[in-house]
Amino acid sequence: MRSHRTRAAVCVTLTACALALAPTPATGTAPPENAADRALRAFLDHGPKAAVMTAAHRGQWRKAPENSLPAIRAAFADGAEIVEVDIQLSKDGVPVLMHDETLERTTNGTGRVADRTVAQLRALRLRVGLGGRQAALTRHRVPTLADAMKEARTRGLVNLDQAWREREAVMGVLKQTGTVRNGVFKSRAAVPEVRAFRARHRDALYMHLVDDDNAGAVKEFGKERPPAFEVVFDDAEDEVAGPAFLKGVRGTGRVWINSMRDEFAAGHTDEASLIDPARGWGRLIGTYGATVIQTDNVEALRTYLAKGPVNKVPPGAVRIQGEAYAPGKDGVTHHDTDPGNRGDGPGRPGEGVDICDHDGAVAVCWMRGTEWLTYTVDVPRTGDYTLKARVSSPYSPAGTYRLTVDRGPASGPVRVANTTAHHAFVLQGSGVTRRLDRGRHTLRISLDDKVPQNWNLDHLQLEPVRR
Ligand SMILES: [Ca+2]
Ligand SMILES: [Ca+2]
Ligand SMILES: [Ca+2]
Repeated sequence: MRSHRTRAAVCVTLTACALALAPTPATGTAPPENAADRALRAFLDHGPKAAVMTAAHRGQWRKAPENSLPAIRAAFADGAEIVEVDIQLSKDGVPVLMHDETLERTTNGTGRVADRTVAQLRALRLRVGLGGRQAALTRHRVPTLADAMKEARTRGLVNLDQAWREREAVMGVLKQTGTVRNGVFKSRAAVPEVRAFRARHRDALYMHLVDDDNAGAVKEFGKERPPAFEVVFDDAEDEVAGPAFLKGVRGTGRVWINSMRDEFAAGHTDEASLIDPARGWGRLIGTYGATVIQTDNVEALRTYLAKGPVNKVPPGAVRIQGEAYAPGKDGVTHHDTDPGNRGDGPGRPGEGVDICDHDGAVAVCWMRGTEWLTYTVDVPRTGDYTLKARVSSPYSPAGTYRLTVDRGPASGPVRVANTTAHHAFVLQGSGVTRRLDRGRHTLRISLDDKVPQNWNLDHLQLEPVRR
């Protein structure tokens, strides 16, 4: 008998594809569904019980370079059903995975992607994580779209971002690799243009992006609505964020909402979710009817969808927000090198400490040599504790700090590691351990002078050391 893939490949409409994926009652011997089969079936299901799907932004870049094959594998392994990738065309017309039009941020190459052949692009090495000129190079290479689609074929769906202009070349790759059913096109193009593409390629999966400027597109599609709409709103008052609009979309398809940045969903971000899911993912699902969430935090979102609370303080540990330094004057509880708050976050009136808000992560920023901060900490039980700090920096070196507890000696310098972006926070160990009695203590974080310092501090964490 024919395989699922064969049957799915010959279906001519999305409904037919969904039906083709169902086991054949006549034989009862249909091969078991793979993860990609399940993801496609789920994507086309907009019923009231449809479970929320996870889309990994640029792949699992916390474990591998963005838009790389290992990032795609890791995203699916961590539970994402959809991986979002970005597409550029090489000089010789081959679609490759790359977000930027230029090579500097994510590879060791220079210049424009469009000026390099695919052979030249393949010879480049990708930088770790979200890249940046000071991020380490990895052994991983720039993948072609064909490479990426083969990785996804049995694992899940691929959201093809920045692919609309080159949609025919991209469609050609999907056909060649037998992955038409894995690729999800998207655009916010005029509806007639979309209609023409979908008429040419009846089996193409398509999602339409709507914001306040093209909200009318949903109605304009008439009976040929795509199976999903990506809804973008920077303000809760936007028309597309209204209950009537969203209910209409939800009634015929999936509601895809992005939680990476403030401006995609009115501040209901990943970082807000990590503080309290009710401020982020919970709100997107409960109030806005999201049934696909695109995230930079695949594992945390999966945990939230499966079990609820995320990013809990570990048992016996104490978390102290960087911005919650001890109240008092400059030179007494803290020191900052320049007057006023240079950040965009909620600094204290008349104080120099710089506070930024990175898409919901409120952090001390503009950290410079000679600056220091103190914190009052209540330790729950006597024992050995190690300090960790949730930090970010796109620089190498990013900086160093020393920890002092009460009147004890300062630790040696603790190096902050490059996290590849200001908004890419990582909990980094310090290697510093102190024995602390139950009760109140003062921590002091001091930044060395004479070394480069340019990093952000979200929070500190004292974790018990088990012996
Ligand atoms: Ca300042
Ligand atoms: Ca500062
Ligand atoms: Ca914080």
